Amino acid sequence: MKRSVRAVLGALILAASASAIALEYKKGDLRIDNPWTRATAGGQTVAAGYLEIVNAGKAADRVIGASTPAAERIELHVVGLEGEVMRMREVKSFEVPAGGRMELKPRGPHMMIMGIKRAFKKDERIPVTLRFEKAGDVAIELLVGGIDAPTDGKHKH
Ligand SMILES: [Cu+2]
Repeated sequence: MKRSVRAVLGALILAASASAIALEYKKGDLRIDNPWTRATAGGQTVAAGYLEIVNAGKAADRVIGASTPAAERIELHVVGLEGEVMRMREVKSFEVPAGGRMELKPRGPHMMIMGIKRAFKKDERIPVTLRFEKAGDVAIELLVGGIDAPTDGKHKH
């Protein structure tokens, strides 16, 4: 009896620590969930960053830029079809609708981190400042997943 209780407790603690890994940040009505990027291979100078922004407020806001000390610059990119080819292009902002959400995810809108200064290693955190039109600057960290991190937008370890 005692032994089985201990085993269950151990399993619960493992489950809790595994699910606690996703990062979350708040500012005003905005919540930024699960910011992440992938580990980079040697010589790779570009990476994509993903996250979800939830806006509980009554007014829309916009991401108008982002920056990091770990790279030269961050661009805001969207992905679209040009003929039969998927291409990325830079946009000036991402809208976060009032009472809605904006998701940056693989094969969708993303932060393009350009001119990476050194390789991103799995499990480290890359500091990023998001700039919102109304909410101002929000400091977050991107959690670095493996090179083969899932591409479905839900980052799980
Ligand atoms: Cu891109």
